[in-house]
Amino acid sequence: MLSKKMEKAFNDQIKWEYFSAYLYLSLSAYFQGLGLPGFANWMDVQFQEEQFHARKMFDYVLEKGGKVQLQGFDAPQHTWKSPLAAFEFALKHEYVVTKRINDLVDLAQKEKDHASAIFLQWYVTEQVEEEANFGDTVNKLKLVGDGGGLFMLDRELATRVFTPPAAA
Ligand code: OFO
Repeated sequence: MLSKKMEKAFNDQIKWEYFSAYLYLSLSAYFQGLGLPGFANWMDVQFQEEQFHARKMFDYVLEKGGKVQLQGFDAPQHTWKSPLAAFEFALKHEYVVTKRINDLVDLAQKEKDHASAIFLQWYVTEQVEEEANFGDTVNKLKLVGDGGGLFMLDRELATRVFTPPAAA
């Protein structure tokens, strides 16, 4: 079973993961509007990843006999001043998510909830990848500027596909 504190913290994080999904879908629309379908594809894959993160936590709460209570959230931002500003915004968002996951691990340890602490390790590792992925594109965008390199990067980002993590 889950303590009430853990249950609430997991429900809050499920909301954040779905909000992340919504934010990346908004970013996908933004890039599509700019005529950058590869960037839009990349964000669409991220949208799917975030839904996976949310659903994995949702299933865990239920498996532990807890209650899932879905929450609403505000509309995500829908416009940015440039592709670089958009990716920097997303990277900052991921830093906040990493902090939230770390706080969840701290809480699990405080509650002596070893199962949840182990479950959350997957998210700890996933956040390393999330920050690296966004950070990598931020760096590339800084290098290419606004010129033709943007279209080359668009072609690269078009190749990203969503692969559901196996036995996650
Ligand atoms: Fe779920 O990692 Fe991004 O937000």
